[in-house]
Amino acid sequence: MKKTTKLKNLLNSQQLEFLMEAHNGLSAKIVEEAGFKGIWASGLSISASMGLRDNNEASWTQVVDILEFMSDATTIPILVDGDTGYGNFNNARRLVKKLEQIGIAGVCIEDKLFPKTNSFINGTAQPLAPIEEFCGKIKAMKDTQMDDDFIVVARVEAFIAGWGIKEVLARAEAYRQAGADAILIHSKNSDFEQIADFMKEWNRRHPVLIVPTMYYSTPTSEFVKSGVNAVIWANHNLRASITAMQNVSKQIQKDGSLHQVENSIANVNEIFRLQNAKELQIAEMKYLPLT
Ligand code: SPV
Ligand code: MG
Repeated sequence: MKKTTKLKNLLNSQQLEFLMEAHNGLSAKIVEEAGFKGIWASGLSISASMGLRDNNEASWTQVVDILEFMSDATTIPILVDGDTGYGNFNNARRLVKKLEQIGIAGVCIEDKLFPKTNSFINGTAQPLAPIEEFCGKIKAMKDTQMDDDFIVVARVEAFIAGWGIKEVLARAEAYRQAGADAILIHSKNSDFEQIADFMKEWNRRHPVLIVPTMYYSTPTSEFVKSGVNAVIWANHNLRASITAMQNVSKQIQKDGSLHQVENSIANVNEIFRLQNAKELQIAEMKYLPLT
């Protein structure tokens, strides 16, 4: 089955589904091996792993280069965090064209202005895109895709920017009517209340994704009850790797020796396994002249 169809099915399935964050080829492969059915290519995580801020400091083609490695390394679908689409409708539709070429299953765009800032940094100071302009962007993206199953998710940032449920509902409905395949409702609150209120009004009229980074203690059963379709665990591989790398770097620096860390980290053979080094050895026997 095509990756696009897999993602489409996932967003329209009868049970709650999960996308796990990855930010490069290796982390994408690890997410697939862990059993996830889909990957969230997080803008925050990709920018951070480049040593940059989540403010469109990396060019969109630099991000596409990373996404291509992620796509090549995996068989499960990738939903890309496309930020604002890197400009107006024209930039966003060109993004869709390139994402389809590299085997990406879908892209999420948010209704902020380019260059964006991460939703958890001074969110209320961030202006939202005019509804009509954002709807035009969604339409242009849907008109551009060659594969009917390619997914465009519209992300509503109105709660983040300090607006109430009326604005959130108006935007979500407008984006649905503009052709978005699903709506992502984001919140920076530490509880699920805001989104639960939205879900009640929304009444399952179109698939909804959420990102519970800040309301992490809400039981997953609450999401199911509310009618959410998919949950994005948005940055947890990046955060795990930060802690692991800080610990091992500090320890080795402090000890001036590898002895303490050797048994607590992946061994070199695990790297080779993840790289599928064995396949190359077999191919060499087949294709290189015998010496
Ligand atoms: C990301 O993972 O980059 C996201 C989710 O967009 S958030 O960081 O919560 O805005
Ligand atoms: Mg992002």
